[in-house]
Amino acid sequence: MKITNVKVFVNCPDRNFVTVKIETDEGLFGLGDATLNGRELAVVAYLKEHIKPCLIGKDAHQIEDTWQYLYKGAYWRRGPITMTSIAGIDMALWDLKGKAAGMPVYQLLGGTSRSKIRVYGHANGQTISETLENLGRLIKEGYTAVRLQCAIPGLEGTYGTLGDKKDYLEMQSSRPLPPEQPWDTNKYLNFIPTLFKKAREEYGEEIQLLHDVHSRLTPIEASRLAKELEPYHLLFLEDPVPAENQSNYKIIRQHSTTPLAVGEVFNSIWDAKELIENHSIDYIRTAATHAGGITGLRKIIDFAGLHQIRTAPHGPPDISPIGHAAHAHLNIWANNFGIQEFVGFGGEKMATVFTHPLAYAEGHLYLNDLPGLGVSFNEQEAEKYPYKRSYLPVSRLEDGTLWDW
Ligand code: CS2
Ligand code: MG
Repeated sequence: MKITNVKVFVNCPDRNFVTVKIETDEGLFGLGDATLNGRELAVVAYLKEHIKPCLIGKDAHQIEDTWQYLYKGAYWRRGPITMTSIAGIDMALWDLKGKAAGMPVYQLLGGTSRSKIRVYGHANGQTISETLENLGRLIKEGYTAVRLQCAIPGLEGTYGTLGDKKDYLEMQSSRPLPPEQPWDTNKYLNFIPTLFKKAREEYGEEIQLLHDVHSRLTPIEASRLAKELEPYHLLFLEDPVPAENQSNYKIIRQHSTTPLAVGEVFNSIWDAKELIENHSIDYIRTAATHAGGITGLRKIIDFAGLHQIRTAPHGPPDISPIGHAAHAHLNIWANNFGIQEFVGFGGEKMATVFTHPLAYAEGHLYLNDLPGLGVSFNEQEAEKYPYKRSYLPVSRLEDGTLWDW
């Protein structure tokens, strides 16, 4: 099965998505997700200018060798642009192999370890009572784990909250340039424990709760937060500090038993190596779309499994249905799967462009048994929604200092 063409699409059915389509001389094609929020066109150029010419005429069954060729062979290894581009190709090749075999990708990985995929949802709000109302709604919808984010009084546009936007999709279209948001660590640290205290008072112990710090604290500040949240028994505290210094997570560990999760910005197993080896974390959140696809993430999953670390793949709205499907196949296969982040299936426009193999019921995702990844992409519909430049916000302190996101 020879590769005859590599097509790259960039469309905005409410969100920008980069989609890779690999065509073959046998008439089969495969689809991959190469979406990198806010840097989409850099990935498009990498795929079109630097990867496509090298793959025409190659054997589409050679997934591992193609991965190594694009990783080691480029000399310039790793980094988000490279690893997202590799991810798009890698997913498309797994999709193709599954279609050629007449099997879903999870069968090629080794079959299933479970029948359904547990997810956590997002409850956010401008006030504690609004956040807790949303938590109550999700519990009614069957969620057994929910992430809580609440606007910090005095900090407009706190991470994870929507402000005056109705959903994550509307938020995306409102950012043709990076908006600036204020940050104040003291206000944040003084406020968050109250949110969790009230959540426990109102909803008891059964619902599992999570929180995303988005890498804005120092190790000792994060230790204070992790310690103060201990009575509320989080499933995990996400990204308490930036992870360039992997050893910083050891400091938090020494102070608290709150489980820790990190990894959505990681691009390879090397970003997670020390964290995993030292058991400084409990959950690894790296996404297939940003870390070399199924081949890249599978290496991380297996390495984490050796150290009793479970997976909690990043599941934001800025990964396409193809990327979410790739996670579903890995989640249903991996023995050390933990939990999947899930924020819904997107809006109406997305549904006309992509169909996906997933269904939600009672706090879980179910994956059907279509061959390959099980996603379809409607090129004609996608063409109706051209790319729109869009950015994530930046954070600044009151005096203007640029802060971690
Ligand atoms: C987040 C994301 O889902 C998460 O945990 O941290 O919202 C993240 O900010 C975006 O996906 C960045 O593109
Ligand atoms: Mg996060």
